Amino acid sequence: MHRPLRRVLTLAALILAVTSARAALQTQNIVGGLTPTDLVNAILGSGVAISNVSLRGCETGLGTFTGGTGIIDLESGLVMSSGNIASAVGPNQFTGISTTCEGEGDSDLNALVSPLGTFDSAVLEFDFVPTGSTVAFQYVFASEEYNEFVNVQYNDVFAFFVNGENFALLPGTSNAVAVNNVNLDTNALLYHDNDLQPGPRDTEADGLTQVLSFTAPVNAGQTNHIKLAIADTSDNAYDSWIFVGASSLSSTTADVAIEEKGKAIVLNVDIGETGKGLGFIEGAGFALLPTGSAAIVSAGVITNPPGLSVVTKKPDKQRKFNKKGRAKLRLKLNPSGKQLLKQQGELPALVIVNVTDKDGKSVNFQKLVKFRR
Ligand SMILES: [Ca+2]
Ligand SMILES: [Ca+2]
Ligand SMILES: [Ca+2]
Ligand SMILES: [Ca+2]
Repeated sequence: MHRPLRRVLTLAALILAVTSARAALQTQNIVGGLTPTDLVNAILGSGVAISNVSLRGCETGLGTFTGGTGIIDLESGLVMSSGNIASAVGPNQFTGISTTCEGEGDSDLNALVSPLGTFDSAVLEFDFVPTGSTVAFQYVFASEEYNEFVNVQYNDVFAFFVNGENFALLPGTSNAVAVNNVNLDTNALLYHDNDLQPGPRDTEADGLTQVLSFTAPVNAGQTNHIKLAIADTSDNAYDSWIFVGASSLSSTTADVAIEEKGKAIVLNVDIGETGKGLGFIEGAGFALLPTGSAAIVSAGVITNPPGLSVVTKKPDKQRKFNKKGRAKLRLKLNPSGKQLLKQQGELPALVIVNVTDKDGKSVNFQKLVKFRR
């Protein structure tokens, strides 16, 4: 598939970007003076000490953002792009805004899209010492490759490698979050379509994921390494972006195991003995997925769009942990959910758990599960 209009669109985009003076979303790149450490501080939360920060790749592809509430559903933080972070600013005026920085790809990302290659990579790496056994943060992936280049070779990709392994995976799977894995047809529950000029969201991105939770196991109290990377795939056109939420990079001992028990889901949440009944769970809930529909998920809260069958049991109730730092929460199908299960035999659901420990540290867990008849 060829993309003959790419250069024309790029020029038009530049002219309009200069003459357009509005939009809530704002970005600042490293050309403006932000240091590598500034970028990490933009996402640094509790329980993590950082060092040895380095970056490489497109200068226009590394920086910070503000004003994202209601647009990408993260207010501020770090933004990285396979082109220009500033081109994410809305409204959506083009089907394929493109920034070519003549940049190289990334060998670790190449491995994820093999046999395809990557271009215009932006990479941020650093060491960190976590207090707990996991590291977590909140993020959103967005791309201009939506929706016209889904399931072809322009499968723009990113990854968050912790101690060499990518944990930026679709909840409950070993699949990387990428254009071909989250879109209108695949994992639509995690996708926001914005492919209109202008789109419903005030960003140039034609599509973006829900706010996703990144969680990875780490060695508590020791030096660990993380590498955040994004790149174009197959050519250097059509920008993609990742946004990481401010103060969301944190370490906790919280862990959530999810048991699928027929028409119920049991959440076993463990924050260890240091919790001692002081922590709590909030915002636990889940949403079913009718064909072509998507739940709106933000910070552990599900809002149901028209036609979506939501199944929650006291989702907003806070559950305290026992003396061993454990709590159990059972989520059941409501009557309409049971009816859907009867008709379809199997129902995918996105389970969301928000855990806050005794120190006030919050961590958000998400997992795709299936109810079976
Ligand atoms: Ca590019
Ligand atoms: Ca597009
Ligand atoms: Ca666009
Ligand atoms: Ca691209």
